[in-house]
Amino acid sequence: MTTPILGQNLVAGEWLAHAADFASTNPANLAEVVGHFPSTNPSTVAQAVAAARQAFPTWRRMSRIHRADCFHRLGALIERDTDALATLMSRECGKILNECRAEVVEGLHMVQYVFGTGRMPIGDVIPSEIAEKDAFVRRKPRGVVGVITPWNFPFAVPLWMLGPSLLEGNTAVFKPSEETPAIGQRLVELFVEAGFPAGTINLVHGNGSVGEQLVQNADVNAILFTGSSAVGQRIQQISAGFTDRIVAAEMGGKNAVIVCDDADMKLAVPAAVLSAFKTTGQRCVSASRILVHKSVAAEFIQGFIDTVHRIRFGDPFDPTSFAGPLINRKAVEKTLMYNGLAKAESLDMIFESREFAPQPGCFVTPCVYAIRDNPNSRCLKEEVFGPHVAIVPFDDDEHAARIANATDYGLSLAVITESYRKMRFFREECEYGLGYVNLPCIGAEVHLPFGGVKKSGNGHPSAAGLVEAITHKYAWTVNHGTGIVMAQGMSAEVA
Ligand code: UN1
Repeated sequence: MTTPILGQNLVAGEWLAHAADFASTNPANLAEVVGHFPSTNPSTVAQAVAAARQAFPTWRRMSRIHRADCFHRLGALIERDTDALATLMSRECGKILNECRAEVVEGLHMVQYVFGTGRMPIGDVIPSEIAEKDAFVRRKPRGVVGVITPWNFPFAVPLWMLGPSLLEGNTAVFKPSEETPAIGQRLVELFVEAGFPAGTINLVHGNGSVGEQLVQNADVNAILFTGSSAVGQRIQQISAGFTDRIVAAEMGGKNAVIVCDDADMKLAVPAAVLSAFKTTGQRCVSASRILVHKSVAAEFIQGFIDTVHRIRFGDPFDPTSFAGPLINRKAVEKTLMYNGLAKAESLDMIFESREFAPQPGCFVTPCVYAIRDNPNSRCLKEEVFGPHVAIVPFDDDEHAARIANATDYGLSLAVITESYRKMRFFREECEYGLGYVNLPCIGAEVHLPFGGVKKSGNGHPSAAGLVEAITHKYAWTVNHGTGIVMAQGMSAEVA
């Protein structure tokens, strides 16, 4: 067994040793401790914000291209350490090794995107009504950003946020999930090794109460958050008290795959299985509702059952595993609770989920059930975050769109069809931020905006869309004439 990691915070470039308050354990084997971590006290959180504030003026004045160069070095370190990062991630969050590797690559892609963006235009030149005036729209960093991230993407999601934020000249205080502090700390160590100056990135470990300290700090100009809807709403409520605060929050989903009457089953079945069960259903973009046209329901369900029979849930390090455990015992209980609700409401319980334990872990098998459309059913509208899937037959495309939208969330959607008319209908009528055709509803790439509508969030706290949240736009107008001429026909006479 590997020696447990000693958790430390990073403040103003100094690694601080604190007494350990909590342990990070392996969800595939709860007896294995990955590391011991401090729960950061309020004064250290305040020091971390102050350190970011102090580092801000020098960092923002640096050339954008030189800031981007730091990301070039970071990318090389991620490539050097890909295997070790994937292994650590797998031990700490239980995702299968191949997915952890893909996540490291996704983080690397963000770093490459940011590096390239350093040499791309930022701002616009806009015509003025007055010929002698040049008008520009430029951007400035907001200042100190607080980055609060989840355990299910403990490497890529922090990079989605930290990458663009630091490139544009902000400094950051990062609080990784208390479920995955080791991989969060390892990421920060790589930032330090890449030469990011002291104070540009600070690390505070701990649970929601540490996040709350960060959000309560008036000197934090933007909060970038991915996690549950309840926590996101709390962050938005607290932040409403700070006029100058921006919150960009991405907060889960109740996503659907729509299998139309003309669907190619060779696409529909794997798209549905990947959407539902990759990462054990623990992506915010995972689908827990498969809507199937009644005329193809029997054929689809047969193909789906055959495939679910073949996929294995098990040891994340076993290359034959399709998916690993849930993150913790609480997640097991929550999933089993929703499975119980489904059992009571379903027409047919196709796969009854059960716990299993290759080790003392958090393993459950998939739950798959057929159920009639019912807007009041909790298991059809609430996020489960586990391998729990409802198959809902629909009568026509209008009915499918109504079911898809009958939830408070609106994050991702997949449509399986051969018809451009159907595809367009769902594109226009459904509520979502990430739409896919003849694909699973998971697997977004970093250079596209990522985020949703309704309870799924706002502000696109990641990737290409983030620039809006972490900079403020300003207009800058210069007169090249020898006199003053005002727009809108206003007289410039002063005497
Ligand atoms: C998440 O589920 O929290 O689109 C992020 C995807 C991944 C990111 C998921 N690229 O599936």
